[in-house]
Amino acid sequence: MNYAGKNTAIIGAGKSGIAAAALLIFKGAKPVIYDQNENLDVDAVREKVLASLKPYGINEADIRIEKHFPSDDEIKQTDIAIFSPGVPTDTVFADSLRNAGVYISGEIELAYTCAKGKLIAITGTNGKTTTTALTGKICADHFGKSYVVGNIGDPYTDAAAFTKNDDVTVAEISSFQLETAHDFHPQISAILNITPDHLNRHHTMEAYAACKESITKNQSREDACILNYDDEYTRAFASECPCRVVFFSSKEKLKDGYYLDGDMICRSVAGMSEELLNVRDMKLKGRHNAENVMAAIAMTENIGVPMDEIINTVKEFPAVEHRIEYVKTVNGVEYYNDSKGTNPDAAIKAVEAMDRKTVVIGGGYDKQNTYDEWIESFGDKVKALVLIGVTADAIEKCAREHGFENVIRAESMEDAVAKAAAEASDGEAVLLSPACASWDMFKSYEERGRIFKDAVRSLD
Ligand code: UMA
Repeated sequence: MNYAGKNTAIIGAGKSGIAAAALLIFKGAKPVIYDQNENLDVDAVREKVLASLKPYGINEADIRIEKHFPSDDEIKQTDIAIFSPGVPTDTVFADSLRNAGVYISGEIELAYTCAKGKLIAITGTNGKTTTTALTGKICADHFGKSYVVGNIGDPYTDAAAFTKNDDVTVAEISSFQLETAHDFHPQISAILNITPDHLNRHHTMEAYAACKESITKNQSREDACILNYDDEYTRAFASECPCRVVFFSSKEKLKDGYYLDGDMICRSVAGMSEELLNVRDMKLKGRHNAENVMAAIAMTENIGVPMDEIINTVKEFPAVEHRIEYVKTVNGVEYYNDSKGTNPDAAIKAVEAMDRKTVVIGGGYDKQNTYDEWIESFGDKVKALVLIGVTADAIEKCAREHGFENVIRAESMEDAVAKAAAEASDGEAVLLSPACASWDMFKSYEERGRIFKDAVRSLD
């Protein structure tokens, strides 16, 4: 796609919009940034775009920023709309763009069309960030460098124009980002798992799964897709997948693929098995992390990294911040930050990873998920549930319906930490794993996690 001279509307002035604006200015397009936040700090956004332009060698630019979405008249002036992932595409506004013949694209698609080299793209409900970071590290260790971009936090548009033919880019891709992808074509993709999440945006599980599966839509026989054999959606998708499928499983010994046998990660080719790595030798803990590691091994082996190098990097790779991250022990109680547990399935994995009695801090922004399975996963391990946020009422009701009575309400994260500390005894744990997004009380799950860690560090 040639962006030069094109009137582009950037929809959303967050990280994606700012990075997209800089890339478009570099490409000679005429972007206007639109955002519905009436309190948007326009000067701060302009400064950020100027800072993003510096790596391109551009020190000055006229940047128009509007605190509304394009009006009908502005739509008539627009050739291309670049949606930020947080902006839905099934709205009256998006329809008016379509009806006016505007090409609706997204930040990831824009980046892809300006990028070079090999692309590994990872999606799934949970485990994306750890798997992306690990895959990026394995590639960096072998190839000398890699670009690690996308939903993980560093927009793909910041990196795209700098990639060269022999570079490898590893992208964490959310379902939101896939909604506006057209030509996006990774050589290697992974769908780690598909469990209920973001149903307020995608409405049905079928629509959500189809969106995740669309990561493969431009892949061909020469490409590979890594799929989870244990997940009903990804396993069923294998027969429709347009490229070569590589499975991993933490439950079954596969004849072809990667699997967990006790503590051992193994690889099997046509029924011939080989032991690769003992999970006890890894810093990443838990069955879910063994799955992430198997996916990363599969992806990097398929892009040409020798197995001994892959295993060396895997062994040394530490847990990622906000994912069952150990914070501190206070009065014999271990505190863990799993602020990235933004849906029930992720929160279940965190509960499963705990090896002692645990007080859970949960609740947050309402994505219209159900909490039954999360509460059921508590068993005898979770002794109290401290709730914050918009979903507190719904979660408390669900917990009591399942016979879990020790529910405590808190007003703030600091209050929640204090109340959890009062409940937990020597030898037990406190786990922030909210099962909900953060956006009701915090800017992001990162901010929520840091506030939790600050509160824990100020306990005596
Ligand atoms: N906005 C509107 N109208 C809307 C929605 C948003 O005007 O209807 C504006 C907001 O006022 C704000 C801007 O759009 O100024 C925010 O855009 P955004 O929500 O797309 O956020 P970005 O800052 O661009 O960050 C996005 C991803 N955010 C989301 O998908 C919600 C980041 O993923 C990602 O790291 C970043 O791009 C870089 O690629 C975060 C996330 O929470 C981590 N992702 C979800 C998840 O992991 O569950 C999908």
